[in-house]
Amino acid sequence: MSATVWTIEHVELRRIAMPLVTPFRTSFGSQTERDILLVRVELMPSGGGETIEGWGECVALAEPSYSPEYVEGAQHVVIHHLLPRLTAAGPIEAADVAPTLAKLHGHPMAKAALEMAVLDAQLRAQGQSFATFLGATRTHIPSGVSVGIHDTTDELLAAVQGYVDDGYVRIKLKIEPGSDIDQVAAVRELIGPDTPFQVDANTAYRRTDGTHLRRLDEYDLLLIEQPLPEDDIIGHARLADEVATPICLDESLTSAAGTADAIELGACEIANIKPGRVGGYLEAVRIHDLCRAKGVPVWCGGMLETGIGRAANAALAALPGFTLPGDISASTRFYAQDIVIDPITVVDGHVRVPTIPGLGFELDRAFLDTVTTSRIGIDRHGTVASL
Ligand code: OSB
Ligand code: MG
Repeated sequence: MSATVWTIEHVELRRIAMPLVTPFRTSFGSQTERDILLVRVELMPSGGGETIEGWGECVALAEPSYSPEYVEGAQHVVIHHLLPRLTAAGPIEAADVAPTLAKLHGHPMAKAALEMAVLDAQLRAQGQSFATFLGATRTHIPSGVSVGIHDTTDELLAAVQGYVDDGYVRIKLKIEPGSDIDQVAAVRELIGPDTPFQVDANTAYRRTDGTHLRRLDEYDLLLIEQPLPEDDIIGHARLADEVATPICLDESLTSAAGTADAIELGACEIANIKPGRVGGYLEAVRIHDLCRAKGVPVWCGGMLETGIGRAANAALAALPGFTLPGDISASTRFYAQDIVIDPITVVDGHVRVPTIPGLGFELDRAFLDTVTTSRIGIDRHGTVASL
């Protein structure tokens, strides 16, 4: 029998610098490199024995542009607020992480990274894959790609053609007011009527843009993702009445309870589930379950994760309610080299769901060291040391 609870013996916070193969522009800004926080935990089984390691990836970006979190703040809150609570709670399992941290407001991405690391270690200790733990029903999942905003339509079409050639089964285009209609029209023309196609506005529109956004209806899009600011739930509900294309929420959904409300209000016809945005994979599963019960289709979003986060996302997206292709593209879509040994690849438009114990990756430790920019160690007494 394996132990069911563990003590956190040691934590390492590692920052890595990962250049992007091509700049990624959204309506909130352009990124050329990522500064990523990784969390490594060492857990001791409560009955004694060998410690076991687990890794999590924090999806916070460098700036608070997608949500209020940013990588430096995430590292601070982990060290000074989250970890002290977690270690004070005594022996835990992954399901205890979120409830233990619930009294601390916000910081879902920082909390999710901690939960991931504990979950990875726990699953490794139990010899179980994340897909099995979740009750995943598929061995392969369809792969969609998120295409950034481009300065010219020619550049955009060249990029989209490249992704079509790579085999992606669904194109998502980032949009903002100005070039939106023309670029959607040009991409639809390029990919033809049968390729699944959707857009993501990252809050770039206003309530008064209903008439404008209705012009997208003729391009047969799967959905319009997050057209309005994240707190404008009523605005999204009104837009859902005005526009035939389904309205999908991303930034607005930060919990299962809030998602249930958005659905009831008619603001969320489709849900983008991102584990980091909702405080972890276990809350993500609750949102999946609730959407499935309500008949709301869901898909798995992405945050330009490395092979750690993408492996876990692939397992999550293998749950039965994920009926639309997710933003789970090949590692090479963003990175020339990944920090894992078996980076995600796309074959015939699909990604294989990992089956190895843990969240589903093995690190390339030599390469990881070459991209590491800082390491901080925290022992079980809370002593912080630069490594
Ligand atoms: O809105 O979905 C988004 C990346 C960073 C921040 C926000 C978003 C994105 C993406 C997904 O579009 C990109 C990916 O990870 O494949
Ligand atoms: Mg989005």
